[in-house]
Amino acid sequence: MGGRRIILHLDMDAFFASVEQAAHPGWRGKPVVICGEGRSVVATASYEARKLGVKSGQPAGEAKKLAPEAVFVPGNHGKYVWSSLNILEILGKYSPLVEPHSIDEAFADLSGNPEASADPAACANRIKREIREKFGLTCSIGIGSNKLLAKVASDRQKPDGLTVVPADETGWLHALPVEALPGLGEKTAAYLHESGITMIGDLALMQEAVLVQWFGRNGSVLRRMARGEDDAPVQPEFSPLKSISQEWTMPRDTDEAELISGALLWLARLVGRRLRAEGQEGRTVAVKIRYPDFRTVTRAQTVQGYVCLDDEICKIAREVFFRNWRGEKIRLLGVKVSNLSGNSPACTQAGLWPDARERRRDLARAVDRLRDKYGEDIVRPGSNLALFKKV
Ligand code: DCP
Ligand code: CA
Repeated sequence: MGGRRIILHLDMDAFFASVEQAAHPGWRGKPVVICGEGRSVVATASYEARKLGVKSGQPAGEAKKLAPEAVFVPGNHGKYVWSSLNILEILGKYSPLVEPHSIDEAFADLSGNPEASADPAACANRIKREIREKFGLTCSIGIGSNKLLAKVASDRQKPDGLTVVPADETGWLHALPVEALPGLGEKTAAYLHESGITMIGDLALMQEAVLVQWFGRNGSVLRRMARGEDDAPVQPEFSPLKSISQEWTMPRDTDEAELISGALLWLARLVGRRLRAEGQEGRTVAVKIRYPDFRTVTRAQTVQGYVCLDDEICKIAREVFFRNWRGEKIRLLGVKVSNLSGNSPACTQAGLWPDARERRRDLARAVDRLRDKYGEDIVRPGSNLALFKKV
């Protein structure tokens, strides 16, 4: 037992923007700005847009001034969560110990992986290649003997970087500026600078009592970080999938039935697509309704058979919604499918001729694959097609 651990930290590059660029080939190499759902603040910007000064947290108006030619996209959280799950799945092939840290970051303990033990960089490069080839996304990876060092390392070279902390880990850490420590706020950094502490090595030499006096309990944490100390294990999440859900804040509070119907269809599509990607079907469809005063109710219906197709989910969601709606304005809607069939599709009956439903399900999966490959707009449902013909 014991010995040095091999901990990997993976951080996706310009995550939301890269997912959109992967889905829309025409946007690759261009400035792309993702705004929060229903909000006019930049969630993230592609590296092309960052060169023009666009950054997360900026008001969208300001970003438009800096990068008028950029593609502005409203965020689609469901899509990003789905990408995130796909990436965790890839990491899971290299280690059973994978811990999601945020929507686009994860730790993996590769200590038990023979390839990683022989050559950590080669293993990390293989992970990077697999993510790039399967999803068209790049990431930055750091490898060190604990989570802290790995996280600091993943941020050293971005985008598409790989940093393996050298054997003298402490020496490496101490030569970095204090800003390299994760979670170090601007105020703390400024205070340290004023006190003449600019490098992590300076910080590591400080007496704990002084740091505690300055920063309270965080002072001790800061000192331990500066010394590169972190024995926290990588904690895998053993949560079997129980439900798939998606919610959406309407662009404005609304009581228009048509808008609500449309939102439910859109949500049903996102949920349906993720269900199919997971090879799942569910029997319970729930609708979450939030009113402008933030009062929130959830109403559900359980059906006889399993559902996973967009229009099936949508039909139930609409029934549930309109049965419970008294015409009030709506702020947020959510759709959730639960009571999942597990990994063996319960409703698939083996037969000589696949029934119509099965064929429709196969078609839906094929459409999902096309959309993953060529973007959302490649296949439009028939109703939209009619609109096109008129043009
Ligand atoms: N995010 C957000 N609002 C913020 C910051 C981030 O919605 N204020 C979202 C969008 C990001 C994702 O979280 O794509 C991950 O955040 P990161 O800070 O890791 O930023 P990126 O992945 O976009 O860029 P980087 O390449 O710097 O990691
Ligand atoms: Ca990131």
